[in-house]
Amino acid sequence: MSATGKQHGAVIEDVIKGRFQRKESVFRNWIKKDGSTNFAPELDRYHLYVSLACPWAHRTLITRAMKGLEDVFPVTIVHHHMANGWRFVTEDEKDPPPFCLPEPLHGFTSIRDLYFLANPEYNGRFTVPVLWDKKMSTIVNNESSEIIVMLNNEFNDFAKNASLDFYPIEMRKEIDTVAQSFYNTFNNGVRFFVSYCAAISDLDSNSSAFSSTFNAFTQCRCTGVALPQRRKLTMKPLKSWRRQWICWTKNYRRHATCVVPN
Ligand SMILES: N[C@@H](CCC(=O)N[C@@H](CS)C(=O)NCC(=O)O)C(=O)O
Repeated sequence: MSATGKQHGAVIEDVIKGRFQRKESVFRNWIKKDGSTNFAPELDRYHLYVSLACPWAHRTLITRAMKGLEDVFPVTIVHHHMANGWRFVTEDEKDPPPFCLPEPLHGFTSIRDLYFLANPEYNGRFTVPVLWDKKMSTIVNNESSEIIVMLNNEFNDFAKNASLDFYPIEMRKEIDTVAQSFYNTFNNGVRFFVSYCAAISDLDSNSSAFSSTFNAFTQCRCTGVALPQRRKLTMKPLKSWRRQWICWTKNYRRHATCVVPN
């Protein structure tokens, strides 16, 4: 079995046991302009690492683009094949995928190197997105739902589109409630479902993953989260539609179909 197959195999095992539990992201620092943390919004300080194959990372790319923060957050895109974790393309790589460049700050070859630089004892998953602080040589945050809030709230002094607010105070409770419910049903449900489908052809036995995912689809439509149907575009669709779209395209299908079940 390939490394990718093994990784999906672990997810499938969780699925067969009845539940896929996504581990909490570990680096949860906040950039704040009020000075209450060690991380201030500054130019030439932060760097974003993403995969174009990752819907969570896409949230950060969308928010960065919509706020006009491209100059504040340079981006490095990993190779989309996740063999033994996300890796960077190398200088001498033949046919690197579009937009993928070697890791510019340290010459690293994989995302895991960043995690170990931030914490040599780190023993969690090596996920993207990663928001890196060049000044303190550490990971600020690796949780996309928090990174997009920082990009929205804390960088308005530098943002080209500072007046766009995707997390308006009066809607935060509603956005957080919907996002939380989607995290547990739709987002994890898709992962659950795709992994299971990749391993097992008997879809009838997949009822739990199937219903949690498709119930969430229905909820999407009912609450207007699926597409920006409401007049005001907020983080609600940002937090779910990438997942809806990306997981049903050939991108995720590739991840799923490369699984070799035991
Ligand atoms: N909660 C994280 C989840 C990120 C995540 O699961 N990213 C996946 C790609 S879609 C990843 O990097 N997985 C690598 C791994 O688990 O080894 C977030 O939203 O930022």
